[in-house]
Amino acid sequence: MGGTLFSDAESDLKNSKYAIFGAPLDITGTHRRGTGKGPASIRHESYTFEPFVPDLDIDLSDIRTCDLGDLPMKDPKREISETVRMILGAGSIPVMLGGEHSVSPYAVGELSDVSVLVFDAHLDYRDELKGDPNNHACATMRMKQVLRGKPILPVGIRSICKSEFIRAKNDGLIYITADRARELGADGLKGFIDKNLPGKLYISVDMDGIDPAYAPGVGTPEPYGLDSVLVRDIIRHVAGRTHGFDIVEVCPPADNGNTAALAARLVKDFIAAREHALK
Ligand SMILES: [Mn+2]
Repeated sequence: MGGTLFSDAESDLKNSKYAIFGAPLDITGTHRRGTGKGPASIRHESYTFEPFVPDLDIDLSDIRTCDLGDLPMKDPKREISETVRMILGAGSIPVMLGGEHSVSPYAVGELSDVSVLVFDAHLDYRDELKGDPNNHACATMRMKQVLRGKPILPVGIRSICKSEFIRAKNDGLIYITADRARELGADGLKGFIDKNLPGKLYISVDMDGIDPAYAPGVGTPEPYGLDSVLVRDIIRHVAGRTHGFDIVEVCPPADNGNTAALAARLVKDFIAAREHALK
């Protein structure tokens, strides 16, 4: 099995409720490289799952979804923003497969009136790294800047440099560490998110937010992370009010396939949960 399209994504954009596309950017990775192969690996692994999601009673083969393929990444900002604009214009929900985390701000910038929920090990709150403001270590900072005052909430954090720590404190940036997420549990975390991020959402899943035991194939693994089921449950909880989704940093050269499979499954769970919530 496997194919060039994400499974159950054979509709065309005009008729789709969800539009998947790949943004295989891989230029600023700071440790393991290879996230550019992420979208192809996620698509391949998407064929391992049944289209039917029994606990939500949703058959994904009934949900009109398209896969627009990979963008060339010659001009990532322009390509991603134009693609997201086109998808939103068609009345569809963008689902982006990375690629490194730098791709997320370009998509977020096209959605109006959204708050952002991020799963990540890293705060990504640098203003630049190695002279590059679009380095993947600056993703949260760049998303915050395109949000025009709407909140962004990183969850799963356990890697922060001293200057990010101070800047976050000065800016009043709220974030949930992986340890705090464990203390809160699923219900506590759902309540916190509903209170701090009301209204329309965009979800950005950096796979390294999840523990390397579940997601070892990432560019910059960080121990003591989130449980994959917790991340699934949070995504399911907020899917009904989510208007854009991305999943980034899968690094196939470091993966036995399970990280890409988890990423594919989270995409399917997002779509199924959103349809379930809107039924
Ligand atoms: Mn990260």
